[in-house]
Amino acid sequence: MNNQTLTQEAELFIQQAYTELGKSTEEIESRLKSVRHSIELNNFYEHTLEELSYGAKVAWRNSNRCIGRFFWENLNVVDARGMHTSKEVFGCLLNHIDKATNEGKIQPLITIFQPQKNGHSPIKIWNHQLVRYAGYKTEDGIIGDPDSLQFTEKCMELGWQGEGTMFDVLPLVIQIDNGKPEYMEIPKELIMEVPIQHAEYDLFGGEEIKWYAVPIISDMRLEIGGVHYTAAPFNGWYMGTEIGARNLADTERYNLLPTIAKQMELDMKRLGTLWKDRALVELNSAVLDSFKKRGVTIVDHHTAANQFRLFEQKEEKCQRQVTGKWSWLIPPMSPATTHVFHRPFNNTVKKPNYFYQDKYYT
Ligand code: HEM
Ligand code: NRG
Repeated sequence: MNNQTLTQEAELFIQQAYTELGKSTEEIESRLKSVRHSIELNNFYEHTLEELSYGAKVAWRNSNRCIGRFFWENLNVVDARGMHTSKEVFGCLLNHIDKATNEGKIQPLITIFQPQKNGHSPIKIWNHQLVRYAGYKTEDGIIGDPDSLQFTEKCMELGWQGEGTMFDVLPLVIQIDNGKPEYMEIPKELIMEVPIQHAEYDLFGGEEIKWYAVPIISDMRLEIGGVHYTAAPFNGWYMGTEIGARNLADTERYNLLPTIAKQMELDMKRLGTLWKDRALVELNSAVLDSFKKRGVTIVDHHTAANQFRLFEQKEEKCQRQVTGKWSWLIPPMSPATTHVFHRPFNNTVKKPNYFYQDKYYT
């Protein structure tokens, strides 16, 4: 990014943020002056803690694919811009997992590392999520999460070895200043997992099926006022369908519906018996019950949709247009039972926001 674009983006952000934060025109002008000066001198400016924190929250508010945005003001922000060594970064990531998990009472949290400067990313996190299960290609098919095949292979090239179960937690992989990527196993006691159990059926035929408590996305780029935070892992809590209607159900993932239907003794001879739908409902009910029983925060898709409606109303009150991506906002189960299905959304991408970035491995 050249200085002109950086200055433009910075000015837009400072104007918007400072206005929303109720600051005076004098404060805005003085901050703009110092930002312009810094960019001229160093091709860069540094966000104040307040700007960083507000930017991360507004980026969540602007996340068009997220149904959880009602809580955007409750994001906890850790400023990790002072971290340099791999040891320091690993330490912050472990702290993030611990603090976000909070013994099951999950806290929305983001840890923000140094941003890109002059196109160089000093800190790279290779993981898609901080906690995720490995996937292995074997002669008898895939074991574990098929979505992790490529990253698992990379970890093994670096010297990591998993146990080979369906639920091996992958190590953290980070790269400092284009050096050799380093990996670190996450201590078991930091990883909260929930065994999925149904009150009436033995859904999985005795096999232990579980999922981790906290989804911590670690491969997106947070952009605030022209500054690119390429390492900024964030989390909220799960909506049940993410696990029950996708991760455990997709044929390209754990593909558990056939097993469940057999266990439930459903008639699978014809698709028209709706055995997949029946199995899906019981799996999703088991996910929600199991998290609840363990005291781990989770939200069902009906409640999440209602909370999203409150977000829409709050935004309207503040005279801001809600943007959204319909195809992502509708839940993957019974979408038409939620109001989200029945209205259109404007998918304009506002900034600050979280963006996809290229993977660091091929
Ligand atoms: C996407 C729910 C918190 C940013 C999503 C999705 C769901 C969801 C269901 C769609 C995921 C998918 O289909 O794979 C929630 C809930 C939260 C929460 C229940 C509880 C508090 C957050 C937080 C942030 C965030 C804290 C950022 C600070 C995003 C983004 C996406 C997303 C950027 C798009 C991800 C992608 O494209 O892969 N959220 N979310 N969400 N959420 Fe949230
Ligand atoms: N579907 C993914 C996670 C995507 C983000 N979902 C959230 N985000 N709930 C999965 O692992 O199933 N969040 O920040 O809470």
